[in-house]
Amino acid sequence: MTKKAKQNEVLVNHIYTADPSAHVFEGKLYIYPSHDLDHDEPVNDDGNHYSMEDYHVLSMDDVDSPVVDHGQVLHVKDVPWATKQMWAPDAAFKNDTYYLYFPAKDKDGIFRIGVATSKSPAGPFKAEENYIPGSYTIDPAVLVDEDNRAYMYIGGLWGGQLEKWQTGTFKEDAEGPAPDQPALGPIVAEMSDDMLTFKEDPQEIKIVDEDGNPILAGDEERRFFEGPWVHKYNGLYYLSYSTGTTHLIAYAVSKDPMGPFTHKGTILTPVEGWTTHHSIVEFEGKWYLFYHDASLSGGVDHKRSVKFTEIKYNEDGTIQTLDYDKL
Ligand code: FUB
Repeated sequence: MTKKAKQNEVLVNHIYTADPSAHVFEGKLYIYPSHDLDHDEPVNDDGNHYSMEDYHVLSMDDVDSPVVDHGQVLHVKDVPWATKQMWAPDAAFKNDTYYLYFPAKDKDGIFRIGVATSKSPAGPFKAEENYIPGSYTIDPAVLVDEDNRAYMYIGGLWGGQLEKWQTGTFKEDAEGPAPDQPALGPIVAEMSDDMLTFKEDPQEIKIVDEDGNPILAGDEERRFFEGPWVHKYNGLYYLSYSTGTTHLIAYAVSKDPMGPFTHKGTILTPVEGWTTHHSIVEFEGKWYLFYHDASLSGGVDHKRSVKFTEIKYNEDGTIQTLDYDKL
């Protein structure tokens, strides 16, 4: 099924899609989204209504060409360790192999990060027997740097279980820091050369303000909530993420892929629907933000649709804020 791509319009309308991770592979734009289900299950803060079961891959030759849905590329029933909730994925290319990274709940109800491989960016992908050892929480984003080292960024509060790992083990009842304490940052781990395991224990990223002070948990306009993404622009690393309760895509900058990152501003104001989730990619000399909203479903939070729009940098490297209501 094909529909021509147009900025700020839904990419596809025959299925609900969310959490887009966009990459340029083999000269085309490939988008790895979540596949939202069209159901009416009850809604809760743990996000159980995000009960996705599989992934599709989308691609387009250009920003105004037809969008191709390559169909189902991985289903939860084909992932030996996973039981449910196939949330926001990402993909990477290295070792002549395409890697699909995805969060799902294991048999104990704990979110882990899995990996599946293919020789084609369009899949289908074959899952590894087990999840990545030492992985936890949600929303993997993988940066393969110019020196070929690769880093995975993960993390999500509330339903994404990040608070539950503050001691290094899973504590079901753990809550996040008090409002006047430093917020929890996303987690980063360098990947092993085979891209299937972590080279080292995952570590927390610090996000600080312009004075070097940690962003506090009560600073909901700036603190990390979920959906980390890292891209590189003019030699600097840009960490962008959702602020969750305030529904912004915020960003912070560092000279080091492991941080600390200094908060710089907002990339996108709140979209229609509770969640906001994005990726940033350079394609043919322009930079694009892939994002989602709930416009196609008339505002149902868990029935979302992927869109994209161009972003612009200022001369000092800051990103111009996009007002969703004017897109
Ligand atoms: O799609 C399920 C979850 O919603 C994602 O993992 C979060 O980033 C949010 O978009």
